[in-house]
Amino acid sequence: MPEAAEKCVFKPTEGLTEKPLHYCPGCSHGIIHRLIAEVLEEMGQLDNTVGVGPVGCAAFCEQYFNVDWVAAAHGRAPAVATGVRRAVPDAVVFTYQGDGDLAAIGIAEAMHAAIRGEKITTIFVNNAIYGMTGGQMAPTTLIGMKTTTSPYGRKAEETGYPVDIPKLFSEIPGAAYVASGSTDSPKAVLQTKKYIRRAFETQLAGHGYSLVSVLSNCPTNWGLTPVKAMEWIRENLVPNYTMGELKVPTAAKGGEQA
Ligand SMILES: Cc1ncc(C[n+]2csc(CCOP(=O)(O)OP(=O)(O)O)c2C)c(N)n1
Ligand code: SF4
Repeated sequence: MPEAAEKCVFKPTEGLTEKPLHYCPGCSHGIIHRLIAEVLEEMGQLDNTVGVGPVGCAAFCEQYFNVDWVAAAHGRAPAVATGVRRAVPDAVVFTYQGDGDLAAIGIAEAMHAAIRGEKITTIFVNNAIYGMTGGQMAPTTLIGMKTTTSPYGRKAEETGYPVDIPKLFSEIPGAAYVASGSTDSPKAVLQTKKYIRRAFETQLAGHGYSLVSVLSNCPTNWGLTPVKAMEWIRENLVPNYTMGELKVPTAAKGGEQA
């Protein structure tokens, strides 16, 4: 009997280094890293990409991505990415930012990058809290959600309402592509990968700013197992945030960009 030919069904992406991830077991950061790396590899852009990193649990993510990297101060990644993209106009430039990083301290830099229509891509990782610093309330924390700084649940009359970043950014004319995906199931992960690819394609086509929001988890600070944390995303974050493609360049549909 001849031996059956070996079939490769999965191999790690060249877009990630071999360094073991430091994230807690079950954390979505690892999934999102892989999606970005796979897309850049499939687009043949690994040697042409500069990532700009956040502060938070992903502060050391330059150790994992096989692309050039610049570290930015908390929330300032879009300003740094603006400089990089303008200095190296043919490069793919992206920021990787948590919701504490982008939606709190860095909201001005992020919005102004979109307002200016900077040709950069932002991957926005929304786990509805500050992960690294111990699970404090973020601008994205849901009403009623318990965090270390809202132990009785977030109250709108005290701290306002959760900010729906993709919805907000989709209203900015300089934002050419805005999408909102999740990591709570294999189907959602594959859909998010498509959004990330379209965002990078939008950038390379010169249409303007692009943002992909990715609903993620924090099993450690949510006090849930990795499986329960994925269910929690599905049952709580997905219904409270605008999902899907919110804005695509009109040129991508065959006409001029709006
Ligand atoms: C200027 C500045 N202010 C505050 C901090 C403290 N700090 C570090 S990480 C963080 C929150 C990060 O949360 P998020 O961006 O949601 O990322 P996660 O850790 O959840 O991935 C804060 C407030 C800091 N590093 N620098
Ligand atoms: S603290 Fe939360 S966001 Fe940070 S690595 Fe752990 S699970 Fe992930």
